[in-house]
Amino acid sequence: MPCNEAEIRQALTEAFREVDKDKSGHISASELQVVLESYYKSSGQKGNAAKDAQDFLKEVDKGGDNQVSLDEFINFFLQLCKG
Ligand SMILES: [Ca+2]
Repeated sequence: MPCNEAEIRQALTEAFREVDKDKSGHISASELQVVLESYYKSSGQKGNAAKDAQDFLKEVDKGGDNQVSLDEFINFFLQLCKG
């Protein structure tokens, strides 16, 4: 996967704003769960949205506040793309 940091940052910032429904600047487990539920529905994939939201949070939330900040969100995907 090509790793254009500027492009990734822009795409993720837009995605983050979509997911952060209450515009708190953080993505909570319930906001994440809503997204996963609609993703599983539309893609026909089977998944436990509540559990997957928790697992994702655990992975991405470095601050331990059980929410994902924009920085944490971007850093997580940048790490994936950099391997
Ligand atoms: Ca929020």
